[in-house]
Amino acid sequence: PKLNNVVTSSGSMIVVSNRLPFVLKKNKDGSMVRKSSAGGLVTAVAPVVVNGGGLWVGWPGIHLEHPDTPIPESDPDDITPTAGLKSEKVVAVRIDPEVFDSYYNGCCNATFWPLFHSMPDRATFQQEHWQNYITANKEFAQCTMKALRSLEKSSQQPPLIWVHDYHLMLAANWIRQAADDENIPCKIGFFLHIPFPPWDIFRLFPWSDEILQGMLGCDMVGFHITDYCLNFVDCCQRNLGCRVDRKNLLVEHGGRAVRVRALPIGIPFDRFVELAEKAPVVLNTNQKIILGVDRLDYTKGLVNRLRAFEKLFEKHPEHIGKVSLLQISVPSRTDVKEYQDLKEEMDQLVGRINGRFTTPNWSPIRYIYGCVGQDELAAFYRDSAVGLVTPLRDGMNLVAKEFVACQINVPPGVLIVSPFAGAGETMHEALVCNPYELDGVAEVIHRALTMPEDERILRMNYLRRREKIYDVDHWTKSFLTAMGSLKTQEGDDLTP
Ligand code: GDG
Repeated sequence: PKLNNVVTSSGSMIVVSNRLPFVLKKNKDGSMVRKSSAGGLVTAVAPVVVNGGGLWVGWPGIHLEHPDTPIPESDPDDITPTAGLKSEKVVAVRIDPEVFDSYYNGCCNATFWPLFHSMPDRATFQQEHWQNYITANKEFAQCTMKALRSLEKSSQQPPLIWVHDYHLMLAANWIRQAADDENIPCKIGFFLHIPFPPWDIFRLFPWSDEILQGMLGCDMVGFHITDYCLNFVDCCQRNLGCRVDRKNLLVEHGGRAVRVRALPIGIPFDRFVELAEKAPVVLNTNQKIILGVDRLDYTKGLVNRLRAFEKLFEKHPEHIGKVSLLQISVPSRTDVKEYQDLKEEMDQLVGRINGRFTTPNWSPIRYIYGCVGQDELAAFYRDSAVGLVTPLRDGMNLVAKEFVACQINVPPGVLIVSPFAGAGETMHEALVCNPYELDGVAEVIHRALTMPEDERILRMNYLRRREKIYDVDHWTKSFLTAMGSLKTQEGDDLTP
């Protein structure tokens, strides 16, 4: 059964994330409207919150002036899962704009993001940003307590608090302390959407002990893959001196055993299949398309990808005029300098490669700097010959999974994935390439372009079968099971 129809045996759930599952926008007349977000996480988690009478704590996308500013209800035409989230179920976190900027653009995106992706040279370490991270996390913890107090103490099971991602690594401990002081029972789980780095990288963060202590305030800490779990366990042992059990993934802290679990996220597989079935053809071309879809982020390996693609034409000129790279780069964190520099570098590189190879009837790279609609995206995924997912480091990478879901044409295309993405761990039938070795990437692209049909069919069948079973509902269910909040049915297999 899909989770949407399942009442969990838990009490209510409180989801805590940096962003609410919608943003608030101000109309010209000063009134506010909601704009729903439709990411995989929202699709997965919103039904559990809505159906289970839960609450969502997060920042609403604008700075609210007054604590009791009313949150508008969703638009009557809204058909996204968040539409069911009534405003009374939402706790909008208010943080001073300067504190927020330093916490979010500073500590989260200029420190933790590069460091946790094992790129310490790109990270900045500033005491002030860290102080504001603490302030922001305290505010989130206080808002979560407000939510917790508001829940009726009726259910047999204590409420479940689910904290998300690197923005909120300190909040759990404060929530636990406050809930203990007020004698309110609750269970707390945390999920990190990005990699957890090895100890010799993690310890570069000057306040790394505090991070671990914050996370260990949980009953269970989840990561995408076992490697990240082991890194975390290792850091707890080496930084804090905790007793650990690597086999059963347990960390002893403050007289409690904290469970650590690999819970690889999935996608709403059936929804992507449906999108691919309905989407009209938009790629009117007889050339083969190699597709890249990424936020414009240095972790995604876009510069290496373009350089490797250039090498493909040097090494295999037979592809000139017959193959194009369609690269969608979604603007991201445009306030941060590293991201502005990357945009410049990409613009120049696209221009140079196109200038070198373009003929009157063909260009090697079609570059979209912007966001495309879900229907169009599904059509791109469906009609491309190769899905090219080459991050230098990536927690999981949902694009790889969405690509295979949409590959409904027979014969299908080929997925290429980097071993440094979580997706590279489980998508065994994809072709693997090391994005740091450009010649190797070019050769793997060549192999994908020339792969026999029967091999393509075999590989894609296995890839699609796995993603259909281990979809995003399965992920939510695994989280609830790991928290002891969902009874598994006999025969349920939770390991991909
Ligand atoms: C973080 C971790 C982890 C992209 N372009 C368009 C568009 N997208 C959607 C894709 C996909 C999502 O954005 C990107 O997800 P990723 O997983 O690839 O990457 P991050 O944003 O870095 O996510 C990552 C994830 O969290 C979940 O835990 O997998 O490792 O870094 O869903 O479809 N959507 C539309 N138009 C676009 O142009 N509509």
